[in-house]
Amino acid sequence: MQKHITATITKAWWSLLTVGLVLTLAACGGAPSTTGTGTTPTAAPTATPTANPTPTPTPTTASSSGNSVSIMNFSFSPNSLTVKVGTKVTWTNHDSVTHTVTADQGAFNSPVAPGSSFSFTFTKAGTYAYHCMIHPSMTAMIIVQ
Ligand SMILES: [Cu+2]
Repeated sequence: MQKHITATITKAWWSLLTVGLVLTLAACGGAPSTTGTGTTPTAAPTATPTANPTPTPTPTTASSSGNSVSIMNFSFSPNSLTVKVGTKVTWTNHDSVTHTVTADQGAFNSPVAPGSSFSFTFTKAGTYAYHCMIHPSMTAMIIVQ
């Protein structure tokens, strides 16, 4: 009698172990094999994503989203400015010489004396490349969206 109970307990333990093993296997992606226990082991959704989606916003080099451009050390800063339609952009000359803000396609053209500024409101979307007529190496652009 004592022996029989021990055997039953042992059997029960083995059943538990088997179920545990099946569950472990199922969790690891193996096919769940029902070993006569009647209950189908529900595989825990432990699927590991193969690729980690890393949302890295690509920084657009040398561009800004403000509405002002500084003319300093014979260059426009930022070199590329992105604005919305209807934005008034202001150029301020921080150099000790006069520069011009001249659109390549003629949308705007104005001399900017030292210490003063020039403003232009962009009413149409597009890319406006501009330069300084006095110093042709000074080039920049305004992107209107
Ligand atoms: Cu200039």
